[in-house]
Amino acid sequence: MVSSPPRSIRIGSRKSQLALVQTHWVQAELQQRFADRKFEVHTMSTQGDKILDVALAKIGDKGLFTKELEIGMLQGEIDFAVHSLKDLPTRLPEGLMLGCVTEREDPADALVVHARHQDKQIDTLPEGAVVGTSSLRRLAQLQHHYPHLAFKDIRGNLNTRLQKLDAGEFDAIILAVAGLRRLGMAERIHQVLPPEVSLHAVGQGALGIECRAEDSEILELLKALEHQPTAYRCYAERSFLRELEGGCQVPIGVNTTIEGNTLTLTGMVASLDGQQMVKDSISGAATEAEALGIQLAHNLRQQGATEILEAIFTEIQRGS
Ligand code: DPM
Repeated sequence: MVSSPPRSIRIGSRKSQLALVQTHWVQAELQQRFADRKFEVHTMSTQGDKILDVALAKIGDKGLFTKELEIGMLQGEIDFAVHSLKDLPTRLPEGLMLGCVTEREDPADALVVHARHQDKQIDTLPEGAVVGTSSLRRLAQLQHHYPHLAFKDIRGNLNTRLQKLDAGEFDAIILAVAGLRRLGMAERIHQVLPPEVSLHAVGQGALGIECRAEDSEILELLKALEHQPTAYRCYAERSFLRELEGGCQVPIGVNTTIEGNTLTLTGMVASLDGQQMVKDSISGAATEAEALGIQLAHNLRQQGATEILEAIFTEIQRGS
C-alpha cells in the first residue's frame, strides 16, 4: 500500500499586480520551508476590484477587498488568503482568524511628483498645486498641514495613477512606500513623508494572512512566516482602530515603534477637512499590544475623538 501524497494547499489572492507579487512571495517562502507540500495560488476578484469609479469612503462597506476570499475559505475552496493587512477589516467573520503577520516594509506614505516639481518637497509645492489621493486619512492630514494645496480624488491601480500624474492631471500624488517598493517602482518615491506630516494607515506595509480558525495544520505552516515585532505593532494598531471605528473609512492614522520590549503607539483622529485633529501616544510592554491600542483609543475619545467621529458618520450618511 502506498499512502496518497498530502493534498496541495490552496492560497487565495486578488488578481491585482500588487496582490499577486505579495501572494507569490508568501508561496515561495512557504514552498522553501515546506518542500514536501505543494502550494497553489487561486485568484479571485473582489468587490473592490470591480467598483473603481466610486470613492472608497463612500462605498462604506468593510471588507471590500476581502469578502469573496473569506467566503472561499469558509466554503473550503481555498485554505488561506494573503491580504495587504491594511485592507483587512479589524473584525473578521466567525470562523476565520488572522493567522500570521509578515515582516513589515516601511509603512510610511510617499510623495510622488510630476517631473516639473523634481526640486520640490511636500512643504515647498506651490500654492494651488493639485495633489491626488482618495484616502481620507492622507487628505485630512495634508489639508491640516498644507491648506494652500488643492486636493483631488484619484482611483485605479498604481500604474493608472502614475500615468495620470505623468500626463499632467496632478502635480503630485500620495502612495504607500510599500506598494511602490514591492512593484519595483521605488525610484518613483520622491519623498518619504515623516510621521509628523502623515501618520500611516493601520497595518500599512505588512501582509496579513487570514485562515480558518480551527485549521491547526494551516496555522502551523503560517507560524513560520510570522514576524513577531511587526505582529505586536500591528495588533496594537488594529485594536486602536477596532475601538474607534464605525461603519466606514475615517481619517485615522498611526505610528508604532518597538525598542526592547517597549512598544510605543501614536494615534490620531481628524475631521474630514483636517481642521480638528486629536493625537496622542502611549508606551508599554509589547506583549500588552492590544491593551495599549484600546487605552489609546479611550484617551483620544476623552480628547474629542468621539465628537469628530460622530460628525464624520453623519456627514457620510448624508452622502456628502
Ligand atoms: C486603504 C487605504 C488605501 C488602500 C486608505 C488609506 C489607499 C486608498 C487610496 C485602507 N487601502 O491608506 O488611508 O489612496 O485611494 C492599498 C495600498 C496598499 C494596500 C495602496 C496605497 C499598498 C501598501 C500596503 C489601498 N492597500 O496605500 O498606496 O500594503 O500597505
